[in-house]
Amino acid sequence: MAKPSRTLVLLKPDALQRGLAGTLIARMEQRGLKIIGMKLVQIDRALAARHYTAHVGKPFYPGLVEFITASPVIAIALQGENAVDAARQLMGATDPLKAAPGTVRGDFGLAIGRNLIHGSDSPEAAERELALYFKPEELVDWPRDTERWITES
Ligand code: DAT
Ligand code: MG
Repeated sequence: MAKPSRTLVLLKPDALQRGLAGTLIARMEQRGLKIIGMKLVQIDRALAARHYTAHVGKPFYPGLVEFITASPVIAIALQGENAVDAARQLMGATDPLKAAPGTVRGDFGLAIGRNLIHGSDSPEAAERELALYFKPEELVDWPRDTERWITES
């Protein structure tokens, strides 16, 4: 049985502008991932630089910052067995044209710079990124009554 882990998902500005936030949140709920935090955030350039620190200096970085700061995102903290991997799988490959059908990017995206959703790529990244968006007390480890019907723990 895998240890419960946490991950950060962002519904990016294109998801909100296109009215897809509810649809994308529903996919996470349907998968069985538990929401332990959620908020609307207007990312500024400083937060964008901290979030995307690994990409500073890459050719696409200026456009990425313009995009992620253009209008609000919804930051979501998820918890569950293999939450990092499950969220990444649900998102699909970075380039929507390479993302499998059935994934968020494969079903709703066309362009790599408009790929709708972010998910942490490792448990270590998840803890670093969660701290950018949430105070510890904003993450609620609530008991879910359906847990035994979703996981074997
Ligand atoms: P992911 O979001 O799948 O973790 P990443 O961390 O490699 O992908 O890149 C972060 C974001 O930067 C990605 O969601 C979209 C943008 N991006 C990555 N590679 C790009 C590229 N070659 N051209 C344009 N945008 C790119
Ligand atoms: Mg990434």
